[in-house]
Formats: sequence, structure tokens, C-alpha cells
Amino acid sequence: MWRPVSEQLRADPAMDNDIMRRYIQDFSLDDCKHGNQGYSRVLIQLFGFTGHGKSSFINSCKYVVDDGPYKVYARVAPSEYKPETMIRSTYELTRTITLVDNRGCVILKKDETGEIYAQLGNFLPLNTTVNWHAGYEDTLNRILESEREERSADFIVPVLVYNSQLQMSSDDDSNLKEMLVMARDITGMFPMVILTHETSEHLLKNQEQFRRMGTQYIFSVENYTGQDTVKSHRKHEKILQCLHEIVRIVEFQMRERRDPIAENITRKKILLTFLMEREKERAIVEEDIKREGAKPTKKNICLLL
Ligand SMILES: Nc1nc2c(ncn2[C@@H]2O[C@H](COP(=O)(O)OP(=O)(O)OP(=O)(O)O)[C@@H](O)[C@H]2O)c(=O)[nH]1
Ligand SMILES: [Mg+2]
Repeated sequence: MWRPVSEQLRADPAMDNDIMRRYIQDFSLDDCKHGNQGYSRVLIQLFGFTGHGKSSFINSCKYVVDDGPYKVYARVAPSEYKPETMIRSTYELTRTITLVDNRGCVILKKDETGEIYAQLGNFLPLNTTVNWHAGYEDTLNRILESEREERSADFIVPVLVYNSQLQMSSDDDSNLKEMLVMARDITGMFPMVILTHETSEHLLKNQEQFRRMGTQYIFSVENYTGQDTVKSHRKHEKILQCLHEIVRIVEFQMRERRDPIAENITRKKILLTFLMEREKERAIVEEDIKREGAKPTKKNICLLL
């Protein structure tokens, strides 16, 4: 029987792993204050750079929630430097919660960020290959084509996965901030951040940087990997805490009256405006280069790539 988290906390302030696991497994949108309000599932949208641990996180989530043997559900790269996930795939975690393994990007370029936002807002079909270098018309056509799929009933939770071994440059910092804010506008929720490789010496610095960008929920986890599947209480606990918090946030947001269809329309307008603006900028840069033979600057080269 699913019970609100406040009751569970009262019952056991320590919130041990079993209680968290049961809370995650039993959570149903139907049990929220105003019922499901038209949402049929929670879609945890994992996004971020390639090789930062999105697929490993999915396998780790399945491992800790199913509490069975370790299995590879989402294929993982042999190393951090070889992009692996090309298809945007879904993995059911519970009957209410689904994880989406979005294609990772290599660097933040304008045409890739357009695709990222289209993925995050769930405006592109699931379980199909993602093409980063799509032009405006191509992206637009695919968004329109995907209207055939009924997806407005998904409650989207955006989650950026970031490898805490990396030291962020100031350029990365401002690009990521822009991306997080846009992801908020497209999904209605400021993305949470999961820092993988939690034993890294750069963890605290990365936590601080994401906090400065306005991130309220930052979790650090050590993923289970093909090379290390030995159950660890600490690893289980950290991953369960992260999923538990996501469910709490959804439950909290579902206390408000919501309209999934109206939300979907608003976000689609934001995405289309972004794509249109990007296209205009690209046309201006191309025109300048043609007219004056000007060299593209570091700032605008990403529009032409
Ligand atoms: N030690 C350690 N290794 C990790 C962790 N997370 C991921 N890895 C390793 O990092 C590599 C890349 O992980 P993936 O899960 O494939 O990364 P991804 O974000 O799905 O990458 P793409 O599919 O290319 O976008 C793999 O070799 C993993 O085993 C972690 O928390 N700790
Ligand atoms: Mg992957």
C-alpha cells in the first residue's frame, strides 16, 4: 500500500534502503492529491555529454530498484571516450517511472542543443536514432511527424548526468547554465544534476559550480559498471536517495492543479521559437561571410558546423 512520504519519514526517520525502494516501487500518479490529472507516467529524461555515465546510471537504477542480479539493460561504452548510445531508448523502472537514455552530445553546439531540447521536451519519437546534425527543416518535420505519437501524458523530469572527474572551464560553465535554463523552460522543471564518479577529487568543486548555476538538487553517485557489480550499501543508498527525491518532487508538484495538454503546447512554442531564432542567427552569419568574406568568430562558428 503506497503511503505519502511524510508518513514514511515519521515511521522511520532513517529511511533505510528498503523503505526508499518500496516508496519508489509503489509510487503511483493515481494516488497523488488530485489523482493523475491526465499523466500516465513519469519520464526521467537523462541527458548530458557522451561518456558521462547515463547508461550506467540506468543499469544501476534497475539494479538497486529490482534488487536482483546485475544486468546490462542500456549498453555502456567500453570507455568514456567512445560515444555509445545513438538511439533514444526507454527503460521501465516501475509501472509508473520510465527512464530515457537520451543521446549524449560531444560538445555544446547550437544545432546539438536544438536537438537536446527537442529530446528533453519529448517532441521527438522515442526509441529511434538521434541525428545531431539536423537542420531547421529536418528537426521541424520530425517534431510535426511525432505528433502521431501521444506523449502529452508524460510528467517529465530532466536530469543532467555529469562526470565529476572533469574540471569545468568557464566556457563550459556558461554554456551549461544556458542549457539548464532552457531545459527548465522546455520541461517546466530546473534539471537535477547527477554527478557520477563520486569519489573524484573534483566532486566538491563541481557541486559548487552547479549550485552557482542555480541547481537545487545535486546528487553524487558511484555507478555500478560491468567491472564492478559487487553490491555496496553506500552505492545502493545514494542511487535510491536520488530516485526517492525525484518521486518526492513529482508528488509535490502534483499537489497543484495541472493541465498536461496546455503545458505541452506552451513548451512546444518555446522550442519552436528557439529553433527559429537559431535559424535566423545562422542565416545572418552565412550572409556576413558571403558579403564581406568575414571569418566566422569563435562565438558564431557553432552555428555553421
Ligand atoms: N568508475 C566509474 N565509472 C563509470 C561511472 N559511470 C560511468 N562509468 C564508466 O564510464 C564509461 C561511459 O559510461 P556510459 O554509461 O556508457 O556513458 P553514457 O553517458 O551513456 O555515454 P553515451 O552513451 O556515449 O552518451 C563506461 O566505461 C562506464 O563503465 C561511475 O560512476 N564510476
Ligand atoms: Mg549511453
